[in-house]
Amino acid sequence: MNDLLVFSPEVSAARVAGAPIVALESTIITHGMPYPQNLATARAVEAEVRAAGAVPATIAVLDGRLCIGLGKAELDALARTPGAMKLSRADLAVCIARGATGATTVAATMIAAHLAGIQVFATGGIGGVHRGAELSFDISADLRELAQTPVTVVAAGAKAILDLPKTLEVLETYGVPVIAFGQDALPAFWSRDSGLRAPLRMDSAAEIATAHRLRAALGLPGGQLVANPIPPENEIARADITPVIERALAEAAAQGIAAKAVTPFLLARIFALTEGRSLAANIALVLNNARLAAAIAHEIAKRV
Ligand code: PSU
Ligand code: MN
Repeated sequence: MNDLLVFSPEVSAARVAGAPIVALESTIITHGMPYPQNLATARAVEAEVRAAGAVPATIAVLDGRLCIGLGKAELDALARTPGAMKLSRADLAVCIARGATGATTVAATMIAAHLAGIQVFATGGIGGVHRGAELSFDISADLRELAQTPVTVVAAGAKAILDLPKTLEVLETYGVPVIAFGQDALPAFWSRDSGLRAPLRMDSAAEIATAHRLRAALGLPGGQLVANPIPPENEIARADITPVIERALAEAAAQGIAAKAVTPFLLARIFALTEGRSLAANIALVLNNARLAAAIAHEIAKRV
């Protein structure tokens, strides 16, 4: 099974040494941000993980190879591949079978990280229950993945393009712990406070690592969602971002955008409508999540 995975030299060495490793997704690169900011961010996030004393493992499928850790040239090429497939649980095997190139979403990154023995993963925002899901049935496969694959995912909450109360309800039904870091409120990506209380709160990386290990000890499948608030200096007030989100949603509806295209469409429109302000905030929160994920990976590695 493991000959499916292609490890970068840096990740291989970290595995041998038992060093902390943080998985990173690649859909944020190909479908979540425009070029060239996507490449600059991907590199900066890797640098942030290294600066925090852990090893980054950006995950993607390149010409049918499931890569755990990308070299500089590979990351460069992926960031310039707008036609890369967007891979969730449903698409991963087909992309590999075709020898194609694809970027992994939160769901597919969790699957690959788990196969590679990596327990912690940092990203920006997860997919969730879309507004109007009662009619469209659009619920991200990320939620079911969190229910079944034992990886702790650090995100800045979920974007308000989603229906946050419904997203919390589904995660509760699936038995996924949603842990706000250092505050009671559930963060909402660009804003520190969604107006909703997070179901759980933890204040240290060590506590989160202990809970991660205890889930396994208790025989509980699935991971944890750590919702890490954006740093205050990078926050965009809810009142500022709400009308932009409403407009992007209305445009998506008017253009009949559906299925896998919905999230990338909304992200691109929101970046354009805020003239880059939301992109700058997005970059800052991903870096912040990389730091926390590295700290959790350290705590997990300590106790093996
Ligand atoms: N939300 C963001 N930025 C992103 C994504 C979500 O704020 O880049 C990406 C992630 O890769 C996530 C995916 O796993 O979109 C969810 O897509 P969908 O809603 O189609 O499941
Ligand atoms: Mn969807």
